[in-house]
Amino acid sequence: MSQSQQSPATATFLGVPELLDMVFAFVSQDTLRKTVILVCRNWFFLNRQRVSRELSWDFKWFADDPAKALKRLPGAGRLVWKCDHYCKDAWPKLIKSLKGVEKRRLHPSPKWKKMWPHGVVQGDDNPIFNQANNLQFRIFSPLRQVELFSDYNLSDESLNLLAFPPTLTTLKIFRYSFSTFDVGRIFAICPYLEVLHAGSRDVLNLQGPWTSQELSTVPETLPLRSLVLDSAKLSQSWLECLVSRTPLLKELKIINLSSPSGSFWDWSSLFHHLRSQPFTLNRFHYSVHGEIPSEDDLDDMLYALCPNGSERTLWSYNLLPGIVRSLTEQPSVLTNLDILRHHLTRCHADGWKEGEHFYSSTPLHRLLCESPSLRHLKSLKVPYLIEHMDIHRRIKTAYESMFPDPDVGREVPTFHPGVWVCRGLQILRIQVHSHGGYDLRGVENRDMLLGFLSRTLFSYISKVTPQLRDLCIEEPYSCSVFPGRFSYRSYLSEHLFGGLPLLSSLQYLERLRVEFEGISCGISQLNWILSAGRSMQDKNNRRAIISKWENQLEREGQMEAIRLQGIHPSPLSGGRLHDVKLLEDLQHTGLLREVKTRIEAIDSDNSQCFSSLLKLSLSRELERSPERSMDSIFPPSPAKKTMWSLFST
Ligand SMILES: *[C@@H]1O[C@H](CO)[C@@H](O)[C@H](O)[C@H]1NC(C)=O
Ligand SMILES: *[C@@H]1O[C@H](CO)[C@@H](O)[C@H](O)[C@H]1NC(C)=O
Ligand SMILES: CC(=O)N[C@H]1CO[C@H](CO)[C@@H](O)[C@@H]1O
Repeated sequence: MSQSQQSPATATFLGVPELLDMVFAFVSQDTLRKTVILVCRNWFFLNRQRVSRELSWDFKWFADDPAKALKRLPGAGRLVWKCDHYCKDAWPKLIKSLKGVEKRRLHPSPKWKKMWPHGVVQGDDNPIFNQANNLQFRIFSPLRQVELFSDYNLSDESLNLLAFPPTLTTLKIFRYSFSTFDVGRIFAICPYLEVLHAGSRDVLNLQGPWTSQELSTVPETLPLRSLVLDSAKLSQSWLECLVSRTPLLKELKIINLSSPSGSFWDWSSLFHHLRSQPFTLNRFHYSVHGEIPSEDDLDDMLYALCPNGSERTLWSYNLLPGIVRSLTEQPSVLTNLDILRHHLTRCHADGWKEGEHFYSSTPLHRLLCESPSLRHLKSLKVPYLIEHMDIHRRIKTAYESMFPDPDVGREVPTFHPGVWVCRGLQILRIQVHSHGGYDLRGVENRDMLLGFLSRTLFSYISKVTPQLRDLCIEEPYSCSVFPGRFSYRSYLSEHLFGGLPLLSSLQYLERLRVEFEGISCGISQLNWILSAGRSMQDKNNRRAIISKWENQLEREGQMEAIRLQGIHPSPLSGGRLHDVKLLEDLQHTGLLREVKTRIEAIDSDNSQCFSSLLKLSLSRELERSPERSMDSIFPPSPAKKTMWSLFST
């Protein structure tokens, strides 16, 4: 903007750094990073302390060399590192880089002191950072957040020697394997730690009481606000000792606990201990591995410590009638509901099986559709059956047309699909199941049936929860409703007929993650997500694909006729049935026709498609910018497809 174009009012306003500073305080990180700091030198310097850079790396990004990525570690405010298979070489590099950052913090070169006079100095001797003019325009902040996902290849020994800087405020560690974690050391070296989440898919053995460090090196009071331990093995006395040093604690979740041999957990004494502490918890969860508490105890665990809490975490098998009632009747507004589910739970008819204990998915479904207290839900994490979303029973009709004779000896449940009441939902993390099925192995029209499931899900979410900011859809590792048969789950299709384009009407969506099993389609079936993927060539490719749907659309029409002849066996579930507009929107849910219309709209010249999307992941990898995410699925040049691609699919 040139000087002469500015009106006097804006010119003065833009010239007052204090005012600008106040304005920038309300601007989101992303806008600051992507727009504001690029405007001019002044705006850059005004915001340099405010924006923070993130470094993320996933072993699946085989085209991105970890060593090269780590050159950006000095000065990054947040590090997210994910390594499971084939990471033998990546961990040592990270370990070394963290050490390097810490060393430079302690012994900064004079140049760095000049660059970063107030904050914690972090430098790098590598040539990229040595170009002084570059340096000045880099965003540097102390490392405050670290998230690590790891398997065996990070040994316990290395894990417990990682050089975390004292500036750390958030540490999240999730391991896929058995691990022993020295928590006492973390508190000793990171005195500003506010958030600690640690978990394992197996067991996370927390050394206690104060581990390798002397108790005296751990501060008397810790600024910890959030402590989440998942599948940890620890003793009650250790935890009690810890929380008596955390007067600011707001969130305490101890999920699937186990105790070291010779000790056990006792709910009522823990309860009294927590009750006697100065803090008031907003979020609380407590569950012990292998114990199913009585309904009274459960009620206590849910409400006694934070009666007015707006956030609840519980296991899906804990949704007993009394608990469902209490969730419905609780006086406070429920904003976050987190339903936990074991990653290896077995599937059956309309629910799941935990050990010898069967439970149904229906109480949760009814809660979501009928409970007025869930109307204000902002965040929901659930396992859920797509059949509950089949409001026009198109999936059911399709199954029945394909399998006229019911499977002998198999229970086929009756579902009561319905519409959720939580229409203002902003965060949804859903693990989708389909249990109404038949054995689809070798069935000729398998794709057609799976298309119905996939489209029903995407259509339902896009219509029922239009306010979503953050959506993550995952599938269980395995899910078979046939006794004795192991089957990999996969109901979702990334092909156009799977209906992913329906999600593009979510105009506020910033993060999208769909864990497709593998991507086998061509690029034009997915790159409509990016504006660069709407070239003439891509549009033509899509048009060609849609033109082959002719027969299927015709079959669909016939099936609709059959469906409309049938009398609905049971009514829809839910309190949303008076919402005529919504029901109208949902009219074509599951139909290929709806997808066709949507794709045509996306490819028309002035369509809005994912206008707010910042992060994307369509395979099981960390989210990154939509462009880079697409590049990692479809590497731009064939040369980049290395040996790794053989392993990663
Ligand atoms: C919870 O809410 C009820 C009624 O709204 C109120 O009487 C009570 O004091 C609150 N309890 C706490 C711990 O805030
Ligand atoms: C719970 O912890 C046990 C070990 O104590 C572990 O085997 C199991 O996988 C954990 N369950 C979940 C759901 O994480
Ligand atoms: C040290 C260690 O556990 N290395 C493992 C790293 O991961 C590969 C692939 O999964 C294993 O083969 C190694 O044993």
